[in-house]
Amino acid sequence: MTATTCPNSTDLRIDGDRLWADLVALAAIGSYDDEATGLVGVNRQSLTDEDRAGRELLISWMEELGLEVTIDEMGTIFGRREGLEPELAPVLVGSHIDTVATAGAFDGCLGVLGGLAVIRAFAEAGLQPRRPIVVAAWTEEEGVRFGTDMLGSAVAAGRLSLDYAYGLTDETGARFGDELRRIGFKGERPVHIDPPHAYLECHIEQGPVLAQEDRVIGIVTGVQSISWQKVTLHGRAAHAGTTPTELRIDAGLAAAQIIVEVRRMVDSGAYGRLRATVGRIETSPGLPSVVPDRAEITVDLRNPDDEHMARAEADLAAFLERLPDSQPGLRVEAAQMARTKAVPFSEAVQDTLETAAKERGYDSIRLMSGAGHDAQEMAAIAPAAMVFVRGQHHGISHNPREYSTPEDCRAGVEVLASAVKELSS
Ligand code: HGY
Ligand code: MN
Ligand code: MN
Repeated sequence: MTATTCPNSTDLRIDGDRLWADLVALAAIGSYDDEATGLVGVNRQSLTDEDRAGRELLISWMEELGLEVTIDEMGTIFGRREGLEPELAPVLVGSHIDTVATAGAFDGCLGVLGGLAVIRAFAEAGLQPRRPIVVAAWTEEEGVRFGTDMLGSAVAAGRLSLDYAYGLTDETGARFGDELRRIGFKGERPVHIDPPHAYLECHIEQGPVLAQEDRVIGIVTGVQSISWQKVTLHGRAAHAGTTPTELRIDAGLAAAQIIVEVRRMVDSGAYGRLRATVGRIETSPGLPSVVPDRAEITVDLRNPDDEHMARAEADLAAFLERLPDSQPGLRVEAAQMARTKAVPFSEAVQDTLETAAKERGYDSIRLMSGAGHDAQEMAAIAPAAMVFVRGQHHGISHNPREYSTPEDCRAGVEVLASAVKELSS
């Protein structure tokens, strides 16, 4: 195939029907009937059998496109479209296909399948990019099974070690490294990635801003800081009927006190735009007539400002220290699960995305990401930025109601394609 001078990148036509069909086909893997919404949700957590099936489907699509497929030591899947000058650093486009337990069809998948759609558009235009174009599907972006988010991209960028990742366990005690082998995705490709020329990610916004601003496209300026910790409370099991209050060491009560405290911190306004979520609450023995002797909760804190985040963490730690004062004998353990600072994205790549959006006829706004993304890990080693696509229903996500229209999904991938063309030519 000879290289042709590139038609202007609006001629890079994205096949929106194929993109949509791929999103639907992938979402069918790990689908379940969600009682709370009455919708079909997706539960394809990393390194499960469902994840393996999703990975195999993705690889079949990469092979259909003639991409060179490699898998690294963390199981991250790379599909490479060779460039006219193979020795040049590639333009890397990626996201993730692992999901939370109550997912929709778009979170992560749009960015990976959008990358394939971009490569398909190059092929249809008969355009050979100067630089190679690589599409990545990062392992365990969600972090919900093994407890650390952006895991595959963080190890690839060198922030976390392979040993740390392999040693992580899920709630059944299954080790990450063993599960990776079990599903056959412990790859040979060395996990440390050579810095790409640039990294781009297309993702649904997962929030209400673009819909409120009546925009299809958002150019992402960066990601806010994230702090995940697991707090374990050790009390004493006792009879619910005979044990007077002053003799109780109630781990369940302590957990509830923490939940109320983090919401008080948010509402106080003393920590800027702090967001706090206790997503997991487990008590044991979990019986109606037994005062809980153990409680385990997770505390997810988010803040666009690192100082406010540090102060919120310090004040929460001090609160945990004081908890036993109200219940002598209570023991409190806090373990950090994930921690990332606020990450700004490359201004130059943001500008490229904004120009691409204009070229395609979309005016955009710039906004910070409330969610974490693999792009924040790539930003440590290469110029990186993201293009957001408007979500419906106030941009709800991590919920089967998550939805972006076929037109908006195609728009986001068109912007991605134009930016990839610019950066790879
Ligand atoms: O937690 C997050 O922000 C992302 O969904 N991993
Ligand atoms: Mn995501
Ligand atoms: Mn997510």
